[in-house]
Amino acid sequence: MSNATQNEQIVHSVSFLDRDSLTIPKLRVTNADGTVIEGATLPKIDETLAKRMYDTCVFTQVLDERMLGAQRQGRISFYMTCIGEEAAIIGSAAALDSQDVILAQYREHAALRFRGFTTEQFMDQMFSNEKDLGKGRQMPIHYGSSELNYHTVSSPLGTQIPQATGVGYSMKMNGHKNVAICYFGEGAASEGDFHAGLNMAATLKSPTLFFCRNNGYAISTPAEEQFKGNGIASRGVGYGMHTIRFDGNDMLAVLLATQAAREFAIENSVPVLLEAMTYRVGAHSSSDDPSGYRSKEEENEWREQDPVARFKTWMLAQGWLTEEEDQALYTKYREEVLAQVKVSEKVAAPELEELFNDVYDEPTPILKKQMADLKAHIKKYPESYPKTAGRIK
Ligand SMILES: Cc1ncc(C[n+]2csc(CCOP(=O)(O)OP(=O)(O)O)c2C)c(N)n1
Ligand SMILES: [Mg+2]
Repeated sequence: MSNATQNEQIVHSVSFLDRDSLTIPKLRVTNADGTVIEGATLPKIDETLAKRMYDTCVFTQVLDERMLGAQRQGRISFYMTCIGEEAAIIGSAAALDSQDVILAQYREHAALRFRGFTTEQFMDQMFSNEKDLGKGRQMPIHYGSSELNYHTVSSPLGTQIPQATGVGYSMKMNGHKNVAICYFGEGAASEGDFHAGLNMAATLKSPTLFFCRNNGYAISTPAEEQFKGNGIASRGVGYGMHTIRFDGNDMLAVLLATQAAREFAIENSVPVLLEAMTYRVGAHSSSDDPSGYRSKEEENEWREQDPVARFKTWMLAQGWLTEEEDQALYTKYREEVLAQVKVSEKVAAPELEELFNDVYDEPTPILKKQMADLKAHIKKYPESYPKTAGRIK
């Protein structure tokens, strides 16, 4: 049909659609206490995968706790935690193939860890030292790894959304049986890039998973002030995409939904929208204080629905984890993270020239002049440029 309508019904009196016209199912596999709901479909999961997922949960919790502390001590300039959203991120990362490409927003470091990013690589990025893969050019937490198929995080919201459409499309063109996965917050879904990216993906049939972490807030703006639709899932349907909503604090539901979405996207060469219903338990970032815009009661309510504790109960019930092993994991990672902080903060800063490299294959004459001017300036006023200025050859 030329005007692309489907499922039309001719009526003879006024009949509006509203946000309640669409009832969206929400997938849940485990109860809040970690027990499996009777009759629920289980995801594909074995002991090895489950242990890797739990290991990533513990590492992430330790990293978040220690690095927020390091920021408070003035050792790094900025930090963002993913407390409360571990299941949404790790459950989805665990459903992917290592050749699937991840385009993250910024709160998905657990997915990078799941892929194998080392403690040293995390720390070198946060301390912007010369071993940082990003050569010290980015704020802490803007990770990237081409080896692990993880695009570098961009600060401007929504950047990765149309890019993911392109990455997915290129996989299809090259005949790869893989997907791109694009993580974004419900706040970022207000950006124009979201609409452009999703519409392009739907019309061009790009095998991309658009994974929304609906955690209730965009810094201080609650979701109900950000948009009036039925979450983000309703928009997927609007773009003609297969869409699935699930309990984002339920590790098994996230895994099941993402496995199914991935299979569907590859088999049919189409995008899928996923909406994980979760909550940002921590502050937006180390620069934010949520006490100004939400209550402690609300936070505590969600703190009690900790997704890691829920998954742990299930792991214990499977016999794939003991309390002693759990304690040992936390101890191991606390020591490892602390030791790595001490090493990475002492590694030299990148050479100043790195600021100018990689923009073009060969620096242009203007860039070369700017570099020479900057070096001369720093040499003239060395006391104004402590070690953060980068080394000059
Ligand atoms: C284009 C743009 N506008 C505003 C900002 C400032 N900003 C950074 S994060 C953020 C909130 C994003 O919320 P959401 O997408 O829900 O992700 P969450 O932080 O909840 O994980 C805002 C407004 C930005 N980085 N880029
Ligand atoms: Mg949000």
